[in-house]
Amino acid sequence: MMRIDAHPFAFEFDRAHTALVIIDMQRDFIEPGGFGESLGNNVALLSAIVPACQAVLQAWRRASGLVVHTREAHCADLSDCPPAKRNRGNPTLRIGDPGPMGRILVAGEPGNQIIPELAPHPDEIVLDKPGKGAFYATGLHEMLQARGISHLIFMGVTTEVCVQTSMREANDRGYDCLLLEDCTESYFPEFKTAAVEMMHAQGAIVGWTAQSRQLLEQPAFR
Ligand code: TIU
Repeated sequence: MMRIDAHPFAFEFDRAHTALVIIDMQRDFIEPGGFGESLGNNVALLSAIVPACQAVLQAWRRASGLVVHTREAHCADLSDCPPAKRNRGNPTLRIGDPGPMGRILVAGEPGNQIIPELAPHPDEIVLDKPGKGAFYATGLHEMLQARGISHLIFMGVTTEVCVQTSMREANDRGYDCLLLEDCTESYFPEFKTAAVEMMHAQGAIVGWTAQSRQLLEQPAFR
């Protein structure tokens, strides 16, 4: 068993029953010209977490842990994109529209790929999800159950949207979840702070949070 001195108390897990879940580290959110920017966001903030995410991913791979990468992605015919999602607000480009990195938030387009720094290995799970949560319409729960996974360690973007939604979905399905604070980011720093606090409040009502160095300090990851 490993033990991290997390918030609000220790997070205990063993590598064999734990998956690293990397939420939506895609060009669509992190680079200019994608979905994130089309919503009016300054995407520059998000790339700051890439080195910390890389360090954790490399350590987790060395320890032969299960890795799950998610992508927010829709089919080319948008049959899995509810009109309410596509039509909401006043984006400069809507989901499915052609942008500088291909069609916005559409599977297979250049902008929809995971950034090269965190590119998946062939033996890792890559999951396209039509919603904000990783468990909605994906079969993720069944994949994790089949592999005996009970604990999840989360990284990715954005903290209060896809990361928080996925962690809440996981919590309701019985997983113990740890969020690595320096490996997640939001377009709104104050939303990141609030999301981190609300997840570990009330005795870890959604889960635990910690710094990535606390994971990397474990003897198994050195
Ligand atoms: N807009 C925003 O902050 N996020 C999303 O739309 N998706 C994810 O968080 N991946």
